Amino acid sequence: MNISRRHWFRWLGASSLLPLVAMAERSVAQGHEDALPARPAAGHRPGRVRTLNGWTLPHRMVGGVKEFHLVAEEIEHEFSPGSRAKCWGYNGTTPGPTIEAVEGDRVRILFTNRLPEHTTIHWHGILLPPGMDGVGGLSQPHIRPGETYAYEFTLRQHGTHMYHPHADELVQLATGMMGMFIIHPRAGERERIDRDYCFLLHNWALHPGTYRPDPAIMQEFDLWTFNSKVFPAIEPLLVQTGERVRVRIGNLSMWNHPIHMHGVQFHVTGSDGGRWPRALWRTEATEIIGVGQTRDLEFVAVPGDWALHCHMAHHTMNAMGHQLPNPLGVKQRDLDQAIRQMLPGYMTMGESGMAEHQDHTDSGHMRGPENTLPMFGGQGPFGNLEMGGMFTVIKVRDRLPRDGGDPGWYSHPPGSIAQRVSEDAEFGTPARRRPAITPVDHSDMDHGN
Ligand SMILES: [Cu+2]
Repeated sequence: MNISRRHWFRWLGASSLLPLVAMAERSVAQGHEDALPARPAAGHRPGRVRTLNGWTLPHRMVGGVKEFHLVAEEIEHEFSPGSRAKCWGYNGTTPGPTIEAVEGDRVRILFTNRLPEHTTIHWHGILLPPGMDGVGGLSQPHIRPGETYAYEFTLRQHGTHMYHPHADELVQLATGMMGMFIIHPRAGERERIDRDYCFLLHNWALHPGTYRPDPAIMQEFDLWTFNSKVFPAIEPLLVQTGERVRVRIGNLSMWNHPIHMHGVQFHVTGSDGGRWPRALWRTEATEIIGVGQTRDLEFVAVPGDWALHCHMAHHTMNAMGHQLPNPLGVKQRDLDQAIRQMLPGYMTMGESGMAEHQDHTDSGHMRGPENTLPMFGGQGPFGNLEMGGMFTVIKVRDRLPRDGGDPGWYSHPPGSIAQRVSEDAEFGTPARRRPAITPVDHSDMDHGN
């Protein structure tokens, strides 16, 4: 049954928006199972990138050339337990595996098309001969279903890059075809990097009750993802106190995303243009990653559980309606009584805000159509996190578990948590101002037709 989101929301009432989804444990990392590398000596040994919820593509050496093999194919993808879709990706996943190489490497990427339509790969931000640039019809023939092509070029730069199709992009990007291409500097990092994370920003129109991302949507997306996952299925970034961390972020979504990090001011240190000279580094707490851009954010970790999220409030949520009547401040109890006679269990929410929403969805008495996530999700040590889409946590500990597993929640030093000092709303004598509202004279208004 094809349920339009709009109809569903209208029927349910303004804010009984969301289905219950048992938020299971975080999805298991694919490819992070190996132990963390020891801290490399300064100026040497390119670090290995950790692809959030993802993996790095293995290669083999063939006559001095690093040879990779990418396969474009339809895949079954889970955004978070309770929401999955038929997506298109590479080598079984969206995003596809991260390609890692070193400046100066000669690389050959064999590319097999197992999709039902033609495609190509564009190596986004990478300097190469025009015939390797992967624009179907312009720089090469389209790669038809069943064909394998070889791309081969020498890497003449370092930096945070991406790959994606340049054929039927409307469909192929909307269904999840994307990946990162990280090139490490040949000379090593001048300033040590202890942890190197990367992820891609994306958006999806996966309407309630459906299983195929809708490529026709331009703005009203249902899911906002880091590496094709929504919180709380997005892995946390695990870091030890004092380590220098780089977070490489690429944006192949259709919106710009102001990515905000708590706990530190970070430096914006690089992009497709490699790691910038220090004089170009900027100190920020929020950095806009524009569509088609990549940015590297670096910081020295301080202990705690720190939020890392998009600052567009709707992008830290999952599916929600955008064309609802605004229930805020509307007395709804009589209405509920009346409607319940026709629709048992009907309940509107939102009269005093939407935060109650997660309680209703988590407790299981509110459900929506199949294959839809609640707008909010995630539990923290102090209650509901009320986050859904582009949100995760940077967990910084003096010592991380040796097995690389999740260290649990931060244990705060005594006296360092904000605490309640009163339960009386009239507490204290806070300075206040009267709202400056200009009286309006209605006497000269035309009340006729
Ligand atoms: Cu955003």
